[in-house]
Amino acid sequence: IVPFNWEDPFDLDGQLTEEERMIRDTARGYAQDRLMPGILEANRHEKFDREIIRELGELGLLGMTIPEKYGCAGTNYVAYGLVAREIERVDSGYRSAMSVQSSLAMFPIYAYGSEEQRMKYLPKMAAGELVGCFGLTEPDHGSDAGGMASRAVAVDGGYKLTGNKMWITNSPIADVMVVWAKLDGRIKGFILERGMEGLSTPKIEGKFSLRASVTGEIVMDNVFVPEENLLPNADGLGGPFGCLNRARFGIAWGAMGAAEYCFAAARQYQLDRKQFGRPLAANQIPQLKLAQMETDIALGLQAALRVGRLIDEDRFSPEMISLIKRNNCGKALEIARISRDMHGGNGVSDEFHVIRHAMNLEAVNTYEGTHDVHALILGRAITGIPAFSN
Ligand code: TGC
Ligand code: FAD
Repeated sequence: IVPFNWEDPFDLDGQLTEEERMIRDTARGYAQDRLMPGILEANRHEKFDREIIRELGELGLLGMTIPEKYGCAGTNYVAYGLVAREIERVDSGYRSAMSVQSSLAMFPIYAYGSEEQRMKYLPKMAAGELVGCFGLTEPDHGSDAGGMASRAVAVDGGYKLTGNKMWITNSPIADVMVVWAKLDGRIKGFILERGMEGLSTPKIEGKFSLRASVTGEIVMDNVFVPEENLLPNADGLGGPFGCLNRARFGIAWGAMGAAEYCFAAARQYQLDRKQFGRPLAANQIPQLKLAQMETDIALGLQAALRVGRLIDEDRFSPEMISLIKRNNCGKALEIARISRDMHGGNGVSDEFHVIRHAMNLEAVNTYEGTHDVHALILGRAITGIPAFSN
């Protein structure tokens, strides 16, 4: 029998390799020392400092699962998950910027790109010199990504792209945009670059979630994209979804980082604050809430670790990732809302950070497949009947 450690109830630490712990500690140090001190102002004033991408690059935390040959760290997926957890412990917006760059902009170039495309873009993206984004969602096609209206038409020397992408993380600051559009009815991936004629990326204003992350549109008005910018090895919806598997996995870890922050904050607040002559933590209702948070986080992290090990052994199915993305985001959102409540009036002040996490997790629960869409993906796998369409 060993003493119970509320901060690591299942000894997750002991299930990691020395290298994984080292990478986790690097990310934790950076997140706490560099990101945490500025998050309140960044969130209040909707500021994203592009320098953060460069710093993440310097630490080797961008596209970290891609081989070293392309200027990346060549780590496993468990390490990637651990980094997402540490960054999102501070803010989901920073994890968003990191995971879009890594899984949604660099990964498709690595997985579906030509050797020339890999050598041209990946080292600079790994260093944070070039910022990337991923354009799948459109104003009229979100969950039903396959219904997209964006079109590519073959012309002399390349393609002309027309269409609108909506809710695109990093688009207003991106140098490189991986955009999905239909060519002769098949979904294809294209690498667009800032400065191409007919291309613009207006910022979306008035966002009350992920305010420290910049979100925008990608507007394409007959944009000429040269032949060499078509991703040669992506064909059909499996292209974008192959990337989303990786990003959703990272989100499942990241959401737990935000939940751990909210849990620890609720625990401390309940121990420190006295009402009716004793600490709030002495009451049964808060203890029940803390026990539930502890349980959900312990199970969520353990499941994420298991799926990470399976990805690293190449023995995963996308449904496993739907299961942990859905569970961990839903549970994290619930934990953040309850933690906010347990802080009383102070809980609505951004100085206590939990309202910010709750607001962020609303978007995290929606993007990369909503909570309900992942239930339908699982429902289809369980019953064999797709419920979202005919
Ligand atoms: P369906 O019939 O299921 O599949 C069509 C083709 O795609 C393949 N596929 C997958 N391949 C690999 N991994 C997966 N997870 C895959 N899911 C599907 C499938 O094998 C098939 O291939 P093929 O060769 O037979 O054509 O397609 P459907 O249209 O019925 O899909 C329905 C549904 C609901 C499952 C799907 O469309 C879905 O997941 N929708 C959610 C949309 C979504 O996740 N959007 C994400 C946008 S990016 C984003 O939010 C970034 S936020 C990042 C941040 O800031 O951190
Ligand atoms: P809809 O698909 O219209 O869904 C609305 C509601 O209906 C949801 O509750 C959904 O669960 C439900 N619903 C939909 N279909 C069904 C069904 N068949 N049965 C039952 N219920 C259903 N996209 C990108 O491509 N790149 C990005 O970088 C990116 N970043 C984002 C950043 C932020 C801050 C946000 C908010 C979104 C981002 N997205 C991005 C878009 C995101 O992936 C979509 O918002 C998400 O996939 C949902 O699509 P939608 O908003 O069109 O909602």
